[in-house]
Amino acid sequence: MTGLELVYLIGALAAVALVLFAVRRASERNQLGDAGRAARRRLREAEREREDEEEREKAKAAPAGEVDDDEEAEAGDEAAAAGEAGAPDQRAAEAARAEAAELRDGLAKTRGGFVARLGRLLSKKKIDGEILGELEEVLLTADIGPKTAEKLFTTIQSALSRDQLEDPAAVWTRLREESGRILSVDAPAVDWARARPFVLLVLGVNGVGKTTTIGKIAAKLVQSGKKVILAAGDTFRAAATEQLEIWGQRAGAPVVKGRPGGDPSSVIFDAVKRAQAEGYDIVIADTAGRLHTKVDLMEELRKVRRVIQKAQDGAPHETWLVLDSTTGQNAIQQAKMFKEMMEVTGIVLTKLDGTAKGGVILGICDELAVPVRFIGIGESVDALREFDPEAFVSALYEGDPTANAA
Ligand SMILES: Nc1nc2c(ncn2[C@@H]2O[C@H](COP(=O)(O)OP(=O)(O)OP(=O)(O)O)[C@@H](O)[C@H]2O)c(=O)[nH]1
Ligand SMILES: [Mg+2]
Repeated sequence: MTGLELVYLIGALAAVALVLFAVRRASERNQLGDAGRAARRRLREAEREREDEEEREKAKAAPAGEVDDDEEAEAGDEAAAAGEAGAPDQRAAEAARAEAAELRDGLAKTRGGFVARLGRLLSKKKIDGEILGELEEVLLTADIGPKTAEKLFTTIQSALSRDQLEDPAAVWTRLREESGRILSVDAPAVDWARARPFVLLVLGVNGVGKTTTIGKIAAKLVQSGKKVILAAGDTFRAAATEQLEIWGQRAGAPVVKGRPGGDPSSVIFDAVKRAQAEGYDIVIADTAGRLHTKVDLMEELRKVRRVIQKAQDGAPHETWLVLDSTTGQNAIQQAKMFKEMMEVTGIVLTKLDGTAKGGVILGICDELAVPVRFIGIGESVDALREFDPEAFVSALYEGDPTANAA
């Protein structure tokens, strides 16, 4: 190799090395650029996440309905109006849920009685003749009353096919449906505005809960905007007027009273007259649950009715009999006795919270064909429910014993 060739070779090698160096620098710059972009992207993402997190925290901390100033401008009146309309709906749904829960609690003892026994029988995979016989027995020994119990059983038997009768779920469903049908006594809702004053006469033997029920009903009516006056028609018992006065004060309704031992008819007559003169919407008349004899009581109550009619044409507009569910089938007997002696247009069944004998309501509805208007599920002023057969059946037969059949 000549000296010149050597110089060319060195020069060529140097040029290649230079190109390689340049290429490597360029590649490094590129890699750095990629890394930088990736780092910048990660930073932006982290920033966005942090912002989102802050938004979430703000939303959590803000009371319901409160919105950010900017968002408020964007959302405008539409969302605000929707919020206002949604809140009462939600409140109504919550109130309905709370009422259903209270009714379920109130019926816990009855549910734990004959309903639980039925449930145990129907928690089998298949029903045979023996179980069916036991089911009939449970119904007959429940406080439904033998007549209604037998009717319930034979209706289920005849309505279901042989296969269905072996299926616990079919029997349970039918039992619920039939109970609902018995409880749905056909009667229009009470129209409190039908007359002015509207006169409600309340009857029942002693201790069933007449005065307490009157207090609770008065409170409900006053709350709904009615002007209510009470008549202390139980002049037989010295403390009766006092007790009604306490309820009247609680409810916001004045009480017309007579002298102890005085004529109950004249007290109620005075109350109707005062209601007419002073523009009251509703008069609710309390009566004695006991006199010297049963005949005396019935005579007295019939006289009360006649005198009310004299005070106002067409009155009393409703006559309700209060029955104590803890007395079981005795309540059915009382109802029959009263109904024979005078017109009864509605029933109030009290003390369902304190008894396993709540099945009596089936017998009452079935045998008397008088609508149950209210049920008492406690002693407090709000422990009175307008009777709703569907809600009652749901609360009574809560749960499905056939779901885990073994
Ligand atoms: N647990 C429970 N107790 C009730 C209910 N309704 C009434 N009571 C109670 O039953 C008792 C008798 O109630 P009253 O309202 O005095 O009965 P009454 O029919 O007016 O009785 P007399 O005036 O003696 O004829 C009271 O202690 C009430 O608190 C109810 O639904 N549940
Ligand atoms: Mg009383």
